Amino acid sequence: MAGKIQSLTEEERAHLLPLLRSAQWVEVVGRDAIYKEFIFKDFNQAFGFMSRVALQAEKMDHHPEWFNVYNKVQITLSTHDCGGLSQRDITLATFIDQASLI
Ligand code: H2B
Repeated sequence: MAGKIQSLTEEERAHLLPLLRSAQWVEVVGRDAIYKEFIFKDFNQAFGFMSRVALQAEKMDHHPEWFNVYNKVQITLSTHDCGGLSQRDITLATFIDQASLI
């Protein structure tokens, strides 16, 4: 059986959250989650990005909460299995930032 997913420790948060903030991820108020908004040229660019993220999310078995209107994609990351932020959110956030640059 796979081990339970652990929430980030205080030490990990102290290290990782400043890095995320510098990449325009923000902490969600009232919830242990991070959020970022992406703006693309048009819907085609936004949906291409979402397709890349979707394939990675399936590979990781870790899925974003997201909302898209035309060229805008708003993403919230949190780990339901631990009720908050885990290393999986950090890994997916890093992938998402890379995928937004293509
Ligand atoms: N995505 C996210 N963001 N958090 C989870 O805890 C999670 C997930 N769990 N995707 C996975 C799927 C789990 O529900 C399945 C059964 O593996």
